Amino acid sequence: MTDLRTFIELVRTKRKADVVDVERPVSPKYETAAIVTKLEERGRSPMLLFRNVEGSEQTVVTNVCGSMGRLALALGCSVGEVASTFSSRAQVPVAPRVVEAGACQQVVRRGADVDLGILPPLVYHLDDAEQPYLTASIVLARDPQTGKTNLSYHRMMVAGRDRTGILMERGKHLHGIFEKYAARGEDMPVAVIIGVHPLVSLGALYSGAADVEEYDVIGGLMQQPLDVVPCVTNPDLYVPAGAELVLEGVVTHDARMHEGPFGEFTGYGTGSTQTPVFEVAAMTHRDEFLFQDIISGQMEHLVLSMPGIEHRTRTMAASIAPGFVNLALPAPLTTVIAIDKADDDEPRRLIEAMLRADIYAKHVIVVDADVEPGDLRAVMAAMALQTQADRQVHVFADEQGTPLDPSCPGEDGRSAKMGIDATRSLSSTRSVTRNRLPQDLLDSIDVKEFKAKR
Ligand SMILES: Cc1cc2nc3c(=O)[nH]c(=O)nc-3n(C[C@H](O)[C@H](O)[C@H](O)COP(=O)(O)O)c2cc1C
Ligand SMILES: [Mn+2]
Repeated sequence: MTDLRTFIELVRTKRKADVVDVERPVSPKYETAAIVTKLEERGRSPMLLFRNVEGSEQTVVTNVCGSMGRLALALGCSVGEVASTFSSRAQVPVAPRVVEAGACQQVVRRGADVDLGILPPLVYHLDDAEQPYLTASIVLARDPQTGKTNLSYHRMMVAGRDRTGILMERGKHLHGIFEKYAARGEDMPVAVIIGVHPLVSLGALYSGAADVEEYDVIGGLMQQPLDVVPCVTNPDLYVPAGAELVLEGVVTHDARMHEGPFGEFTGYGTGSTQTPVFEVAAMTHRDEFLFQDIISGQMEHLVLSMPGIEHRTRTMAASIAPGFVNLALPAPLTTVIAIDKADDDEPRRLIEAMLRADIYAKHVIVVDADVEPGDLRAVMAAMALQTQADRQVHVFADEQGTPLDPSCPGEDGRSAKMGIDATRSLSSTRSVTRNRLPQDLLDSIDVKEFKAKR
């Protein structure tokens, strides 16, 4: 079984130091976030099971995917192989298998029995809205034109027994699907799954063409079919049989509510906005379900997104720049790409395509193949020593970015973007040489000969 419980057990056996069980009472307001923040300050990022969160019965499981080591365990590879394993498996689709019954429907609550108030009312930051949020919420919807299932994470603000706000960023597939339903005056049927195996999480964060069936990507990552069952209120939508909790319903095409503020992955909150409304028609779950959570703005939020974003960026960069070598994502909204360029215009073409293709690509820096893109000193040095700013800094006004960027002027996410070409000119007529020494001479020197006197 590929579910959250089997993964927790796997971590207990293979990476004991990665699991912390917290039996003492913990407040849902700020305290789980404070514990994770404090541990991360000390360089620790364990998975935590809070058994006694005040105000609810459920065990809260947080930070499941908060380390590369655990992602590697889920994929069955080494830490260094996570990106390449994700990429290669994501490209070998495996369709899900529909099964008769799923543990996710052991308890079925419909209509008046739906109550989001039974869930742990988690609040993360001082300036966040008072209402609790669902953060490990994966939203599943079917594109009405292609029929393909899309899965993606969306923050949801609980706003009553059977209602939440839902943030769908412009430029993401779910927003596009929502617009298609709304254009016909229809509500968008969705299922929200909470409490899943890390490979389901990673598959939901796969980011490719809109017409990819993302359930098949999850199967690819698992190298076996994912067991799914039809929703109890909607035979067209399937949910992982082993999920802990499922919310079924619609995002209505016309209603809006005040949502936020909410401290985001950037480390900032950007006030409250109007978002569409998710109306919950049914809530199904395991008998004693685990409530999965992601502490917003902490390690897991970033680590979990990494393989999907890297895969997307790598695939795209390689298709535009044949000499693509490597990339790094060292800060929010920032991509550094190393290429072995064939002509002096190639970095600009790459920059423009990358900035246009991804709302989260705001700054793109291109360096030569001999610069390690994750080494920020080397990147800054390349910018200082290879860039002539009047020709090699490319600024684009009014592109689609994200309103979660605190510098973004408006709620529509329109934003300036920038690319810096920090590659050496191929056409320079100046005689520029890199400091060198004869290699055989270097090889002949034995440093042991030059001991200092003690
Ligand atoms: C923990 C977490 C929370 C996220 N919250 C949101 C959100 O509230 N709204 C949003 O549009 N994207 C959010 N994302 C990003 C999308 O889930 C992600 O970009 C996804 O890959 C988009 O899928 P798509 O390529 O099918 O559009 C979140 C990602 C993570 C890891
Ligand atoms: Mn998608």
